[in-house]
Amino acid sequence: MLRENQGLLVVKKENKFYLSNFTGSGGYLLITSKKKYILIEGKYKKQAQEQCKEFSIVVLKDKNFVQCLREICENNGVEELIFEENTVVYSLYKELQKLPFKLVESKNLVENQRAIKRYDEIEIIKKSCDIAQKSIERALDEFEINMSEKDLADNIERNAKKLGAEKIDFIIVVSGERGALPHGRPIDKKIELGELLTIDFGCIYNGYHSDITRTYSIGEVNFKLKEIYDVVKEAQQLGVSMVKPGINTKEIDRVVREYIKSAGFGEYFVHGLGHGIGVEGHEKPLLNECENNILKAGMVLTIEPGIYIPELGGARIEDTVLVTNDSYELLTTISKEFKEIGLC
Ligand SMILES: [Mn+2]
Repeated sequence: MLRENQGLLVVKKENKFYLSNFTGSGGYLLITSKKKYILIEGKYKKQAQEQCKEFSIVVLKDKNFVQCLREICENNGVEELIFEENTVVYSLYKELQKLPFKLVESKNLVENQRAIKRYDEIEIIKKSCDIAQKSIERALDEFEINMSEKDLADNIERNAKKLGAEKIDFIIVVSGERGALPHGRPIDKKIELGELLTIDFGCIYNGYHSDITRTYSIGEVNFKLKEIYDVVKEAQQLGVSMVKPGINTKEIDRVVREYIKSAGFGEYFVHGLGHGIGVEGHEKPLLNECENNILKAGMVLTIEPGIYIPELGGARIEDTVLVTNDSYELLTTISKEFKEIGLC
């Protein structure tokens, strides 16, 4: 990846974790063609020794970081220093400019590598997805009509912790008219008969995110809401069925968008179709109307169309999907069939 005279300075937390396993928030990586270094404060030394087996550990003591960086670069024959232009802050950039190296900005060097998952990463993401979906299923077993969005959300989060999630990434629970909020947070509102309920949940397991959305019917819903559900479900399955190596993500987004439009709901699908997922909850590739990305085996992404009608409600269905050698594999597998819940 790197030429002999190049060094890569890594500042972004998720990129540091991806390349070194280091979970701390501080510190820097310097990767040269010969050797890999992690530069940290003393308080992270033990952690780095345990987590970063392939890295030489440099404890930053009296010398400041930039001075240390210079010495290591010079010892390794680095002439070009690559830095992450989206993460390096201006004050650090000014310091780097004083170094006798050519600075090379990189937007997505590590992010592009991250888009294609290794086998071990896929296994961890599968587990993360499994925790997320089991957390929803178990919370639904205990669901009762008139339970609040917040209480349902709390139950899902508690289940995830019990099942081994290290962190909750986010939770969306919206019901009734609030279903029209694609990113609505759970509130004290009661979930009532005749409403659609949308749950979008993601947790983190061993540093890897999961993401799943399901919409349920609380008892029976009216014709319009059922229609919304059916269109979203068809659209989502259409999108998933197109996932395979070689296809442009823009094309998947276009076909799904076209389907929702032809059903008369085009103006109510107000976001991109999906996103990559891994050590970040949203990462490459992004699936939307603008970006061209060619899918490759090993990518993991979401397909999540939704319809949101103000003052009526909404529905979204989302799966996390692995691109395999010839098609796809669903990593979130709980049923998407229209389901009425809350009635015994
Ligand atoms: Mn998502």
